[in-house]
Amino acid sequence: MKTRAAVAFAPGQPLKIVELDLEGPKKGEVLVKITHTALCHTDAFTLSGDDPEGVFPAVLGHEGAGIVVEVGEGVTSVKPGDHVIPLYTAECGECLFCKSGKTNLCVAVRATQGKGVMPDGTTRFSYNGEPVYHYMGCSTFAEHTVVAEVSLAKVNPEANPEHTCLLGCGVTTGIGAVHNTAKVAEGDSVAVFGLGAIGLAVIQGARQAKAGRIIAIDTNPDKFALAKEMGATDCVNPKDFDKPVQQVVVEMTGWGVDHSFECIGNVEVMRAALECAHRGWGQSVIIGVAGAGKEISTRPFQLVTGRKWMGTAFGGVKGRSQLPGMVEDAMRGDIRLAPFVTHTLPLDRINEAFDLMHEGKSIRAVIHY
Ligand code: NAD
Ligand code: AHE
Ligand code: ZN
Repeated sequence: MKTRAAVAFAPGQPLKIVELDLEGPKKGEVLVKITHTALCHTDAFTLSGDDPEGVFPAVLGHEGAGIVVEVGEGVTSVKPGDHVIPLYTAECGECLFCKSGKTNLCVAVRATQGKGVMPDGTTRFSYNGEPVYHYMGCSTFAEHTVVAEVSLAKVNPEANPEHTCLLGCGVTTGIGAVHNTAKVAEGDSVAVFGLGAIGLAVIQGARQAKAGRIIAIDTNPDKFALAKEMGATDCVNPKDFDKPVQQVVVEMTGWGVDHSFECIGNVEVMRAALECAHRGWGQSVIIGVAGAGKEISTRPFQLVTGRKWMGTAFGGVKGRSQLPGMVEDAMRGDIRLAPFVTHTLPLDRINEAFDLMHEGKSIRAVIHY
């Protein structure tokens, strides 16, 4: 079939809206009509050329919602008409990682996913007879996409996909990082670096966990109003101080915070986040994705004196078993999604959505088909 898609033909170039050829689903695969997709900073990161796994041309996008159109041989967990959220962290339930009960990092399709191909090593998308690569196992910047069955969460069809698409990455990652990775407890203090969708979702999760002080940090003060509305108790702009931001946070709290979260992808800020964690027990969670070649550093003394450095992918959430419940939470209002959607645009204006992100004007721009 033909499908309309926003294609990343080369790094650093705007996406082009073209008609692609799309092959039907093979064994264990599912054809999905995407109804909505948001842009995550990771899409911009890969488009920039900084992603070691970035391959071009590709259909980017990994924060979507859609409806199953057709299933391939052997697919039993979804059927045409089901409402689904594509997962960049699959859940097969059978691999070493799924069976461990210790992680959400399923490896069933991860190796081929990282190369931009389906599990059989080929692409379903093509343009003028040449392959166009998949992205993060999702490729939601296409009106129709093919994904592995293990990469689909089946969700309540009554849910609003303009909002629930955000559970495909950003909001789930932030909330999951609080509950699954950091395990924030009532009264704990929290510092959040970066107030995009991920950081704001961390704040929302911290509020759910009944955290005490929630310190929201961003170099763009336009982000503070929504951070406060989500539950931040203090807002800090590092540019307002002539000392390192970690020192500012330590001075605000006495000994540092119980939990800090880096939601930017900046290795210097990752260091600051670690170093503002409480002596003896503070922990810092890396969520941001740093560019190729970047490395983190700190004085080992920071860890010797009891701080823990951690990281999280998709907030530790197991997509097929846990995302349906998070959609229900959103429908009940226990997860608030509407405030994240600052813009809605049709697919042919997707490059404007990237501009809004880079200008710091959007939290999430949702593309509709
Ligand atoms: P975003 O661009 O919407 O938000 C980033 C925020 O950081 C902005 O508000 C920006 O003003 C702020 N910022 C930039 N530099 C700063 C600095 N030096 N100090 C303080 N604030 C600064 O991005 P997003 O979509 O919220 O994603 C955030 C990061 O999380 C990205 O790196 C993304 O790739 C990553 N991410 C990781 C996962 C995961 O599973 N680990 C999932 C989703 C996104
Ligand atoms: N491809 C990059 C790493 C990118 C990365 O860290 N991705 C996060 C999700 S970002 C979602 O917006 C992640 O979950 N990583 C774990 C995984 O299995 O992909 C690189 O450095 O090669
Ligand atoms: Zn993302």
